[in-house]
Amino acid sequence: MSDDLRVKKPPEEAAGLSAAISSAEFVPAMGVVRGTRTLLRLNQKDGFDCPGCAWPEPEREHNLFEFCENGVKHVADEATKLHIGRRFFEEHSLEDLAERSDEWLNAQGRLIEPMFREEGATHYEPIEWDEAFALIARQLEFSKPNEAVFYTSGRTSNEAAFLYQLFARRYGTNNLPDCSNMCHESSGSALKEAVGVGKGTVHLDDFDVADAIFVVGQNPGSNHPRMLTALEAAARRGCQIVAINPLPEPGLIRFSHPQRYESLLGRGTQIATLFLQVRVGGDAALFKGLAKILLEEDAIDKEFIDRYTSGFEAYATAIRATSWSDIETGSGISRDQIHEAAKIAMRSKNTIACWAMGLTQHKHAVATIQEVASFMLLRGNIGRPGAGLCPVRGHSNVQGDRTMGIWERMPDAFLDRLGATFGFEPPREHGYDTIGAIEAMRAGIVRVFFAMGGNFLSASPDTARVAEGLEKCALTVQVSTKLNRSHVVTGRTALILPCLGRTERDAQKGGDQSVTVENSMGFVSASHGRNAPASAHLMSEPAIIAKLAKAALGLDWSDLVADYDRVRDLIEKVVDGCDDYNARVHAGGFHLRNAARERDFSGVTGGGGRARFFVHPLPQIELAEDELLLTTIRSHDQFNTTVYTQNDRYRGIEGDRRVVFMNEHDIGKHALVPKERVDLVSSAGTVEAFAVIPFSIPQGCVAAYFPEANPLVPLGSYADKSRTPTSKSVPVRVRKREGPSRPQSDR
Ligand SMILES: Nc1nc2c(c(=O)[nH]1)N[C@H]1C(S)=C(S)[C@@H](COP(=O)(O)OP(=O)(O)OC[C@H]3O[C@@H](n4cnc5c(=O)[nH]c(N)nc54)[C@H](O)[C@@H]3O)O[C@H]1N2
Ligand SMILES: Nc1nc2c(c(=O)[nH]1)N[C@H]1C(S)=C(S)[C@@H](COP(=O)(O)OP(=O)(O)OC[C@H]3O[C@@H](n4cnc5c(=O)[nH]c(N)nc54)[C@H](O)[C@@H]3O)O[C@H]1N2
Ligand SMILES: [Mo]
Repeated sequence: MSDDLRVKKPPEEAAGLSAAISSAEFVPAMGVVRGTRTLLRLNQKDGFDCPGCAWPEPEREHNLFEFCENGVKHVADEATKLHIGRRFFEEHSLEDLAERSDEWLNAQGRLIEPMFREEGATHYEPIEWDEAFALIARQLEFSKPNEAVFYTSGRTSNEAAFLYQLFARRYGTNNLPDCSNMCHESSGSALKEAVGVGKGTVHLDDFDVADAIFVVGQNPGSNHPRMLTALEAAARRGCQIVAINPLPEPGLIRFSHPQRYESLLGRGTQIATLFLQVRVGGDAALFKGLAKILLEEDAIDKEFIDRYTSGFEAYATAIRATSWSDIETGSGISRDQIHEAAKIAMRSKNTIACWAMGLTQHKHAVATIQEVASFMLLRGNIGRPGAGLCPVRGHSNVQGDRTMGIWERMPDAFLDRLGATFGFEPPREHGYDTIGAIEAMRAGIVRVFFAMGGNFLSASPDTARVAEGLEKCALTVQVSTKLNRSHVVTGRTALILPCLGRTERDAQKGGDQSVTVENSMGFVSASHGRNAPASAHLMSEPAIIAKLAKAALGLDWSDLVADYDRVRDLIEKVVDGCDDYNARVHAGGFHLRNAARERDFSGVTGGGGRARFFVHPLPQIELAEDELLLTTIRSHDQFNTTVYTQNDRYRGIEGDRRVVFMNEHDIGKHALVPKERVDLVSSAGTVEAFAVIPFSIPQGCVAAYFPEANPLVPLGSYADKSRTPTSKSVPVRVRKREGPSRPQSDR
């Protein structure tokens, strides 16, 4: 049996020449001329917003090449010359597609015509657009509003998101789960309670004046590479950077700017001044330790605390009472090292705390993020230049979608304005979030599952149970650009509706349209697709929603779709902070107001207009003697469930993603040898034949890639309050394999 896995020593720095070479390898997929032209338009004022992550572009000066190695991959993936239409679906039955890898499915090319799977059919067949809308309308008519679910992934534009939530609510439901439920929902829940706004409070130029930046549970070298430019500039002027991560991610340690000639040659810039190799799930303990030192040393901003916060006394008492031994055991970090980090915090006048999935996807994620917020409040690190809270968002417009009303529990004020503007009574009962939607599907309640982008099956926890849920639906509809596993595991009937991507020209009656997006720092700007569409059959997302509204509800939104300025005029009426929306986005964009950034904490419920300190117990993670705590992570060559290659250059992996990173001590303890294939078993399921990779990771912790490891994440295991699946802390057992070392289905 062949084994393609090759393991190298991970590099000591990120980007540099290897990134320039690696991104060049993805350009031919677009055709060289089209590819180069496409990249020149990426993140430019009259170009399109990168469909990758939500890190902002510099507002002042646009670097001619304002993109990163991974932006090139995401763009190339959408702008590919390969297309799949009826011939492809004639050749490949659903059974055949089910056997293919995620990488293979995505690599087949762009979806170019609507396809329908009849009940019991072995294949998808072509269907006319109008027929497809009539079919959905019929199913919606047979269903009660609560029996339909409308999922959104975070690439959807503000205009499409606004129309989509309006459609769902006019149909009568708040069942609007989104990828954010699995992503930064914990940040939203935590910050809303602590500072009154569920979004980050910093702008990009705060990075120019921060004295210290804590980067917690985040791998910017792979997932937000342009953030490294900001971190590098900060490091060069002496800003202290503390990286908190179970893995020594190369981008956090050292970075060479791939677009600057001199850094292609020499050694890059040292990024992290201090690296704390925290245990998986150990961040709450660590931040309690940091706070304990600030309190002991009286290095706190009393004036700020008195004037702007509540709950300090109880918090300080609880922190003082937390023992060092609990802090050291919980975090896996010694008191001395925590002291090092605290010293950096105490010397810094202005500190930024950044975080991503390493904090949000745990049972105690909301509490942990509140520990970070409390640590920041102690020194008044919010609402002044160079200081603030910075949850770094994932999908390029996930934050905008939420602003536009994609949420199963939008506040009443929003629903009031929506109802008043459109003359209807929006439903008030909260809808299903992602976990709720899966449970409802499994209970047979959901008849219609409609997905505006994404890959619900593979992104969700507990893949096998989600599949059972989807298969119980009468109709599943996927509005998509590329083929993925959610097209293969379907309801009794299924539709694929192919749509335009971010890079493509969107021609409507009123001319070529632009859309708007909001980045991780609340900046709203326009994005203009310029490439010729992959096929003349594609529709834009707003056009698809308008056709659906006509077919299902008899609403005529054709004027809105003819000119998206008209959609934006309506957004202005409904969405808070969007006054003069058209004028401001056409003039280059604007920052949405963030009250907490101005030290206005009136959004804190029951907090009397003050930011809140919270008292949380130390999280207890219970593991049996032979269990390890699994965290699921992204490689350098994927975008969420879209797998570009089997490699992960920054972790030294080539040719096979089915690996489990393990501490050498644990490898010995379990009597394993490097590269041995093992099965990983959790209470939810088993994944087979993962190769054991000795790695620098704390004892008792292991890491494996998302989405391959998703069958292990139990459906019933999610964060308190935010209900975000605990993808970063799954108790697993390692089981030795008998028989073949690799599963047969791996092709
Ligand atoms: N190229 C690329 N870019 C992307 C994406 C992509 O898939 N590919 N996805 C986009 C999306 S939707 C998102 S949400 C972001 C995700 O961006 P990240 O949050 O950076 O992504 P992850 O790989 O999930 O890993 C998070 C980091 O947390 C660390 N970690 C794991 N467990 C813990 C823990 O318990 N504590 C701490 N402190 N750290 C921990 C991991 O080692 C890893 O470095 O990236 C966005 N950008
Ligand atoms: N175990 C584990 N699970 C996780 C995570 C984890 O860290 N670990 N991370 C979670 C996170 S942070 C997130 S955000 C979710 C991601 O969940 P999703 O957002 O649902 O998944 P994606 O993989 O981003 O979706 C990819 C698909 O989107 C479609 N697509 C791409 N561009 C467009 C477009 O412009 N329009 C439309 N309509 N479709 C488009 C393509 O068909 C592509 O196959 O996964 C979550 N799941
Ligand atoms: Mo995400």
